[in-house]
Amino acid sequence: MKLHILPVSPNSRKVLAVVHHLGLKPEIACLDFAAGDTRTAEFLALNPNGMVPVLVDGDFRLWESNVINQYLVEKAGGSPLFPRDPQIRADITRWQFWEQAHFNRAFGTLIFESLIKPKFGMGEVSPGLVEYCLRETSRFAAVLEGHLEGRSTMVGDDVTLADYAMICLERYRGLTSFDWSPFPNINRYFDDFRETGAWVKAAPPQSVPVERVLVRA
Ligand SMILES: N[C@@H](CCC(=O)N[C@@H](CS)C(=O)NCC(=O)O)C(=O)O
Repeated sequence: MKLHILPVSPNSRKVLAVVHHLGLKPEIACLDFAAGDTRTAEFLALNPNGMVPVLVDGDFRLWESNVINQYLVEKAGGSPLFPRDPQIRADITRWQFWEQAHFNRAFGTLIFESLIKPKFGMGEVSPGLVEYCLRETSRFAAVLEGHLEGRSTMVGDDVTLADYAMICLERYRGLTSFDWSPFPNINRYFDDFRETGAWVKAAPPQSVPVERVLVRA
């Protein structure tokens, strides 16, 4: 198997961490966004969206980080990260969908609009969009805050793929104007999970500034 990533991409880190957690050893292709590696005809043939991560397993090409993680669990022969019980699976998948569709879409767009765009001269910041993202992040953070009351993991008592989805944008917590102080359960959960072995091992190189990442909603 070959996993294509950008070293500073949160969705790549989400998959790389699961690779480490499962002890898998795919070949890792570290692409260079600035050099245009994700816009070559060769890469677009793997993923027409021009985005990472992408997993190639023989003739099979898979993009979308959360489903790559489900596939990796199957390739590993199963794992408590994604147990076979249908209700537990559905619960984990629910949070993976929610992470992409709502929570990290709101927060990720806020990061892109208020942090990355001005930093790299990628066009004018839209105050209306920033305002909308702040509202949406607040709306969905309230849902997560309530869910994490008395819990240390998203589903059941063990770490699952749902946790690797939720942690994805944690490192940007202090870098936007969003106020996380009304969300003590989320802060506790992020503070704990960001120290776990596989997540730490999947961190981008220290030399890369935290803003040097593209998250596009
Ligand atoms: N829903 C996709 C999102 C992938 C994504 O946003 N990838 C970013 C890096 S985290 C990317 O490749 N951006 C490059 C671009 O937008 O051109 C997933 O979960 O894999």
